[in-house]
Amino acid sequence: MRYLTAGESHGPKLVGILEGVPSGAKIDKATIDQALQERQKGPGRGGRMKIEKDQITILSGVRGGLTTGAPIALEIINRDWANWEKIMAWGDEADLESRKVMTPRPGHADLTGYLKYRTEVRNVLERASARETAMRVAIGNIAVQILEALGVEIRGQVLSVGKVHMDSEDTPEYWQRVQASEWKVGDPKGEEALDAQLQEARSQGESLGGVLQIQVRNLLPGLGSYVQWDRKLDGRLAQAVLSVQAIKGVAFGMGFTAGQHFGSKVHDPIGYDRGRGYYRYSNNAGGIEGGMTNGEPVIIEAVMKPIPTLYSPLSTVNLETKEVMEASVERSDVCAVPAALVVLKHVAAWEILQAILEKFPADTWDELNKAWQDYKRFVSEQ
Ligand code: EPS
Repeated sequence: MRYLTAGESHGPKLVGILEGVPSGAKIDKATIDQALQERQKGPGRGGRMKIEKDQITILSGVRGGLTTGAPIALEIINRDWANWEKIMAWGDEADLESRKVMTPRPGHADLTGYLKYRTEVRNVLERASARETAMRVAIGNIAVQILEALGVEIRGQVLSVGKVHMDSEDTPEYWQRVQASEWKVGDPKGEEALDAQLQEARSQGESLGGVLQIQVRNLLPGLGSYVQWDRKLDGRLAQAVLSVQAIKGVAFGMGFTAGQHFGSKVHDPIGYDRGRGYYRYSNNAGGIEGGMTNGEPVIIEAVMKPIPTLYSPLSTVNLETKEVMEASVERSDVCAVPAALVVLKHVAAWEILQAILEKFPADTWDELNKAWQDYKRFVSEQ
């Protein structure tokens, strides 16, 4: 499978084209729209999210609710376009002067994009914007729906925002709380502390980042491969996760703390039960060994930096006069960590499905499902 997206943050639409999806897979538009709405939520979001009401239009590759095997084309309307039509117009009537950005924001693509493409900073920030992740969620949701039909489950939680850390558990009640929580946290003490911290950041013109965790459950061993560097699943997942705007680090399982212990405290002893097959007594590896799933849940953690647009701006240099001055302030979010969780879930789903399609015959959903179920049986009968 592969996909491309196009579209500017304040342009008319976001578009996406994906291909390689098996034919005959059930795709529900309402489920995609639900994921898009989930991405728009979160207590730290800014004014833009009051304007947008993201919904997908499926233009090709799906008929009667089933994929046809042809490329799938998708679009999402930017409702804010109505306020930017003149500024963002593609023809020579475009107003290139108003909303021109001369003071690049530290932490954004602004300055380097300007030097690299020799173009006005607005052209850089329009495409570098995290608005593009709306389309990546829509595309990834097609993968989520196919994975769910195979019995694979993807969930996620926010582990910390700024200085507020959650006590994480793994009980059904805990995960229900995560789902119901605007912050996507399950620690009952969490929400209040997070609201107070958000208030403090907002009043100081500051922004907030955090640490997020994705879990992929009910996988089978052997997705990805050790035989070549670019087939290693952890490498591919890391690239997908790091490609999301503002994500600065990624780790699997125990992550960086694995470097602090003797090997016997890090590696996961192998067990065996007739009927279940091989399993591990722990999951410090985060479900991946040798670039392949080992059958345990894949556990990915990622850190999101605080959003670089600051209402109390840092200093920068004016591109024309070279004077030191304050960076420009674009309307922005104070914290988008819960939204990023939705995005990470969807980019991870894409990579996992990709690895499944590489292992099994996948021109059609029936072939894929049969091969998956056969292999599942084989693994449990060993
Ligand atoms: C973003 C800046 C803000 C965010 C935007 C990402 O946009 P605006 O300047 O229009 O207020 O709202 O996120 C989205 C539009 C979105 O859909 O997530 C940025 O600079 O990356």
